[in-house]
Amino acid sequence: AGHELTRRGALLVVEGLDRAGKSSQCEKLGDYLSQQGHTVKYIRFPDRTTPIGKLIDSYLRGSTNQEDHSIHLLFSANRWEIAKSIQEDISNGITIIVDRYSYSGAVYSAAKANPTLSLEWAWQPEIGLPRPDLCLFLSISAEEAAKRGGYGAERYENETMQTRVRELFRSLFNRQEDVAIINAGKSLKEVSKDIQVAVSKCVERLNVIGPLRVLG
Ligand code: Z5A
Ligand code: MG
Repeated sequence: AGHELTRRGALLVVEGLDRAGKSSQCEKLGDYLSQQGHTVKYIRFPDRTTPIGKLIDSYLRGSTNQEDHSIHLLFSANRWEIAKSIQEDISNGITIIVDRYSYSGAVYSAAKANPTLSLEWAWQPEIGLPRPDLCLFLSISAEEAAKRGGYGAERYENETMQTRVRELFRSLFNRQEDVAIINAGKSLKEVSKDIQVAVSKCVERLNVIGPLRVLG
């Protein structure tokens, strides 16, 4: 009996500012890829269900305080704690859709303007994590986002943070490969169509891309 070679899954990340529609689009993309016959898994960061995730959750909701570098490393640890299972799923042919990833990790922490927490510093603990085959950046203006409801009650949901986050995402994605900038100010349906086009191109190229790489 010969060994069946399983085609690996794709690692697809959806990033963007608040209310860009990340979670809505992750769901639509999952449905689309399942219909195409792919086995799909959805994960989100922070994963608030793990012990580390619970610390993050109480920090975001404002019930606890954490030193800036310390909480940053917890967000990163929350990715490292499932890095191996991501790798395994991908090699078993499962395509993973990730709602926020290392890019949010680096950008939100660096947006605090803490003098010893630069974007470069913030990126370091992400090095070596599974590298996305494609990162979809849902780009939205402050005006469009505001139409989708006011700021929520969580930490970071304020104008100062969001403005800095927007600038930092821009400078980070200048240096990244495999990023598709998606205009997220359009309707749900239009945005999902644009995402499907970008993802289909990436998935077709997968056997050319080779094995899953790591972030550098
Ligand atoms: N954070 C961090 O600091 N470090 C890290 O490492 C990570 C995260 C991973 C919590 O994240 C916070 O953690 C976040 C970053 C920080 N801080 N902030 N601010 P989260 O992922 O839990 O946040 P969220 O609340 O789930 O996501 P979100 O960004 O606010 O929303 P979204 O997922 O992008 O959007 P949505 O829920 O799909 O849609 C929002 C609303 O808009 C909803 O009513 C939709 O029906 C509507 N919507 C969506 N698309 C459209 C279109 N196209 N037209 C009209 N209306 C739309
Ligand atoms: Mg969301």
